[in-house]
Amino acid sequence: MRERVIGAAQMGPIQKSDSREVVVSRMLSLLDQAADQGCDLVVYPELALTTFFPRWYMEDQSEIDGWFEREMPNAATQPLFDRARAHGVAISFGYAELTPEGHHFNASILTDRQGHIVGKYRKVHLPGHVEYDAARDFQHLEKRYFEPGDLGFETFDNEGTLMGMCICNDRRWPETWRVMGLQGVELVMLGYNTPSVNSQNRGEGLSERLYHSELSVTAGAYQNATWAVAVAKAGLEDGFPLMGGTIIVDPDGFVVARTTGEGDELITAHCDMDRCQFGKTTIFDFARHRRVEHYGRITSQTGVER
Ligand code: CDV
Repeated sequence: MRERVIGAAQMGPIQKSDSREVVVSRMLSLLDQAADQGCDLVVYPELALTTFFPRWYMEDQSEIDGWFEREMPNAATQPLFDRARAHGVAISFGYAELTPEGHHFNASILTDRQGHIVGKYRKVHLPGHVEYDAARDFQHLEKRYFEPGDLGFETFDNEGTLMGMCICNDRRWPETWRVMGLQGVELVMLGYNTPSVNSQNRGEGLSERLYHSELSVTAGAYQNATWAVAVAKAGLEDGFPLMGGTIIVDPDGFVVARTTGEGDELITAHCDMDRCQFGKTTIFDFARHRRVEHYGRITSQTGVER
């Protein structure tokens, strides 16, 4: 048995006017709760330090860069790293990363229990659009503000557990999960900011959105025999609703813990990493069962071709 006690730290809305310091104080409170409940790992949402700024159309690059972090940790987030180290709790959270070379990524990091960054991921599947789109009920400008991630889907041996990350829209793509599954991943962590309604289809509301999220995460976990933690930033943010639906999923694809609201809320689960082995050595024993001679299209084409 290799048990980890995992906390999924859902965060309620962050308003445009909220400072990083205010947000980090909320993250610290969730971290303290997690430590009290015996967690050794806490996962926070995508873009955990700010409002979901890609809903706003901006042209001024200095205004845009104001939403990004130039280093991690930095003055605002250092208390989070310090508290995590004091508690002996590993953490993972998302933020907008501006590199020294001037690249912009939607990123997430993973630490060990001593507060050292041991893994980084940059979002690959960026949804949305580049220019203002008047046909939408609201904007989703990730393709304007971020470059596609350049790190792939790496996995990291963190304290004896093979961990991987992805971010929000990535969870809907089976390729994301399989690339990590092919490295033997045991725990996939992801955060998301998912609007409760579809900006291009008013008929698609909260229940459909929650279902598609859960379907994607449970399928990814089951088909790759891995634990998964999917963590929302939720609630009414700058007047726009984001869904909750934070879940922890076992390697058989069953939800073992879920949030009930749309505010700051911690859920926890005792997760035995050895439970991944059954699926990995039977129905999803990739070495025995995969037929790569039929999978060429997966990497040789993007769109549909007849
Ligand atoms: N932040 C996201 O990637 N959001 C997308 C929305 C646009 C659908 C998501 O997949 O949840």
